[in-house]
Amino acid sequence: MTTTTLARSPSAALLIEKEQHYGARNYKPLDVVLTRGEGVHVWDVDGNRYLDCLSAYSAVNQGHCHPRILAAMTEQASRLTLTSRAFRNDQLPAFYEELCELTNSHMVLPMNSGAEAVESALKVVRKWGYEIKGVAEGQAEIIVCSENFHGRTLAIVGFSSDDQTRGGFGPFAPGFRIIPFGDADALEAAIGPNTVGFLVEPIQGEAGVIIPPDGYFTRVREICTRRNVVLILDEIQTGLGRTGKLLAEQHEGIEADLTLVGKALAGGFYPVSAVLSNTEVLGVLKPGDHGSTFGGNPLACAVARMALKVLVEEGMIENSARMGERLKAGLGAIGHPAIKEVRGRGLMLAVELHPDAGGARPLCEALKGLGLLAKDTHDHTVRLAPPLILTADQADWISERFEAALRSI
Ligand code: IF1
Repeated sequence: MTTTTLARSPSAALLIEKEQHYGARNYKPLDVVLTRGEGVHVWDVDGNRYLDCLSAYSAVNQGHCHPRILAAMTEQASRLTLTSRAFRNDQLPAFYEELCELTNSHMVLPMNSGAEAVESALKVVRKWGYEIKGVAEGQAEIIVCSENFHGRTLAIVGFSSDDQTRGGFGPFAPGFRIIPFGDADALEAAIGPNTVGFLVEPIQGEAGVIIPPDGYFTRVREICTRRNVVLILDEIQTGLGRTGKLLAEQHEGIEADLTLVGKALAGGFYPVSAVLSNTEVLGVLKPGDHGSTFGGNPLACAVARMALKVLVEEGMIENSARMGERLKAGLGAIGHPAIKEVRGRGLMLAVELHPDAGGARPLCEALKGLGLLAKDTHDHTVRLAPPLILTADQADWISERFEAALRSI
C-alpha cells in the first residue's frame, strides 16, 4: 500500500511570495493568508482566528460557509449547473418569484457581478429614454454623484470622480453628468430634456459610509417622478440587510424605479446580481437586446434562493439593526482623541480618524494583530461591516479590540 505524506500547508510567507510573483498587483492586501471561514470568523494558514469585519465588502452578510447555503449549492451542483438562457431551467422562475415578492418588484434581470448589474441598468435606462420618454437617439444623459462607486468597468469608471479609479483608462463613454451627493437642488438643476436616469447609492460605501441629509431621498424621489427620470438605487453594498433593513431605501420610505442588488445575494458562494424593476423600464428589453452566459443559471439561482431564505428566516436583518446600534454605541464610547467620527446604519459602519492620527492602514495592521480584520478607505477611515449574524458579545469584543488597537499605535 503506498503511503502519502499529508501536504503541510506552506508558510504564509511562501504563499504571499508566490501571489506577488504571478499576480497582477491591483490590490495591496493585508499580509494575512486565509484558509477557512465559518460564521463571523476566518482562520489563516497558521491557525490564527480573526473576526471578519469586512464580510468581503458585504458579500458574506450571512456569515462564512453558511451550512444551509452550502447544502443548497452542493445539491444543485450535483444535478445541473449551467444551461445558458437558450433553454429554460427549473430554478430561474422560483428565483424570480421569490426575489420579486421579497423586494416588491415586478420584473428581474439576472446578472453576475455588481458592475454587470450597473451596466445593464445603464443600457436599459437609455433604451427606455429613447423608446418611452422620447429622447433623441444617442442623446440620453444619466446623472451620477461625485464620490460614487459603482464598479470597475470602462463606462462606470468613466463617471467616477476618483482619479485612481479612472486614471489611465480613457477615453470614456459620454452621456454622464456628476453632481454632489446629498444635494437635491443640484439634482433639480442638473436634469434636462435628455436626462433619462439618476444612479445613486443610498449610502456611499467606498466614499467612507457617507449618509445623506434627512429627507434627501424623499426629495430625490419627488424630483425624479415629476421630471420623468428613472431613479436607480445601487443597493449592491447597502442592500440585503446590511443597513438594518432589507433595502436601505426603506430607511428613506421611498421606492426606486430600478434597484440593483449583488454581493450577499448569494451569500458569498457565487457571483449573482440582479436589476429589479417595475415592468415599464425593464419591459423595454426584447429577445436578443442583452444577455450573459452565466446570467440566471440554475446553480446561481439555487444558491441565491437559499441565501435570501436564511437571511430572512434567521432574523439577520433585524439582528443587523440591533447589533449595528450596539456596535456604533460601543465605538462611540471609546472617546479616543484620534477618533473624529463614528457613523453608519445597521452593520454598515465606519470610524473616521483625524488626519494627524497616523492613518487608517496602520490601525488595520494593529487590529489584525489583535484578531480583527478590517479595511481602510480613503486614508483615514476604517470600515466595519461584520456578517449580520454578529452576537452582542462579539459586537462588544470589536469595540474593545478597536480601543486596544488605538492605544497600541
Ligand atoms: C473593488 C466597496 C469598492 C459596490 C457598489 C457596485 C459594485 C460595488 C455600491 C460593483 C463593489 C467592491 C468592489 C471591490 C471593493 C468593493 C468596494 F465599496 F465595497 F468597498 F471598491 F468600493 N456598487 N464594491 O460597492 O460590484 O462588480 O465588484 O461585484 O473593486 O476593489 P462588483
